[in-house]
Amino acid sequence: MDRTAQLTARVTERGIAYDAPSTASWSASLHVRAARVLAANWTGGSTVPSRSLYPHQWSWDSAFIAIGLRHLSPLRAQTELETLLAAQWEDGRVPHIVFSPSVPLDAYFPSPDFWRSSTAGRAAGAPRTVQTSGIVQPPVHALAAWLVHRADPGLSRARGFLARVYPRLATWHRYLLRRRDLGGGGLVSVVHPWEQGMDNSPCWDGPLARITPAAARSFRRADLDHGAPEDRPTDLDYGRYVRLAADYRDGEYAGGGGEFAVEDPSFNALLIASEHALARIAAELGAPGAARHARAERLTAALVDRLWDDASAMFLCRDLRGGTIRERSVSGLVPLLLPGLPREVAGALAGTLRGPHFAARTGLVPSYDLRGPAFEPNRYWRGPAWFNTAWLVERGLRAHGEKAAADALRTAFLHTAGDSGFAEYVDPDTGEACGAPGFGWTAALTLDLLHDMDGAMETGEEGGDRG
Ligand code: 9WN
Repeated sequence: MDRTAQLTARVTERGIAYDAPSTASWSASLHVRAARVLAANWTGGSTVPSRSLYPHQWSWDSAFIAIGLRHLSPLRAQTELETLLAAQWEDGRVPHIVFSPSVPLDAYFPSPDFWRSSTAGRAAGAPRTVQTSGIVQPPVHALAAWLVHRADPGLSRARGFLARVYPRLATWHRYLLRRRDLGGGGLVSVVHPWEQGMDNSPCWDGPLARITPAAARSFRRADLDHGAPEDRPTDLDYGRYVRLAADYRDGEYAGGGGEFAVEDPSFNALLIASEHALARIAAELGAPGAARHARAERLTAALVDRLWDDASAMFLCRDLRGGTIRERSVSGLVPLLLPGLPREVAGALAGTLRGPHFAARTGLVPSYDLRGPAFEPNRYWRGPAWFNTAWLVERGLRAHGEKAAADALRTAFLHTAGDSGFAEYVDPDTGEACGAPGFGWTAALTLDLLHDMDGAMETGEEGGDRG
């Protein structure tokens, strides 16, 4: 634990109070420690989320990691995204894991021999030279590519970075918009909890209850070799994850009309932010981007229309088989990222963040309703605070002019990330570290908040280049 950081946090009656990270030496020490994590997790072409628990390349992790890496090495940040996109399938999907051939099969489950991408994914155009999973993760990549470009436009132009990634990003979005609008209302659906990224969120308890779990003896969890069982999903959850993934694989990764299909606010908001970023990338390359901005605005309208819930003052998930899921999760706050949200919606989200369901003592944002029946402070996405979602909410508060709230969240983020040893996630009230230490996106987004104080994300149409 960083002693300097420790001395700047005090427990008060209302929660944990932090001194502003004002001293240059405090910031410099945090920068050095975060950079060390990213150096230790770098494999030469990409960054693993964690050397122990997640020893391969993950899709949305790499996008967040690139956003931080751009402050250390724009070249490494570009390479991170290029490596991921090189594993794209011909149908446009960007797989959620790109496996490293040098890692033993039993180091992570499900391993390449479970997914069998080169055979089961052949019809969908899985790559031949690298093994991947067959599901996807949230599309943060175009947003990351744009921010990486902006960090060093000269290097980016010299390497033709945007020209190379643009066609792949455009095909990726096309895959989601054309093949994953399973509800027919314009929004994208996820077909597995791992796709949405918040694997064991209580939001999935309802839809997952319909799934017959795979037999416990048919697979061996590797995560429990590295993580405490009480911080991880349960065996019953895993049985259902395995059943869903195996069924999808056995159908050659086609369609997606299986038993699990959910429209999720965070996944769709990230697509919208990335669609705006893609419009900017197109404009930078001399192509028109206006149609993309317009599509992003239509998606924003669909998001509000289909997933906004006035009574909860936040977005809720929609189970295509069972209707609105009433659980409150941080996913329903992530759309604050979009500057194009109606003003009253943004205001209501900011209010919800200050209210009893999400105002945690650390000042971070819990992954799930503090008052919800399924809340558990340590168990993965059922309560702990995560740093990628805190970063998204911080950027959103800033975009909507909530400067004091954004500053407070940023301060809480930087202190807790440093104090926890860049933990994967923390108890939202005590800040106690959970999951893997030295976690990639925690370190990367620490760097971003240290260096990009004004959060010029350009996740909406206003104020940016228009195509
Ligand atoms: C399954 C890598 C990933 C994150 C996810 C997080 C966790 C994997 C797992 O780790 O999921 O994809 O094995 O639990 O839930 O968001 O991308 O960091």
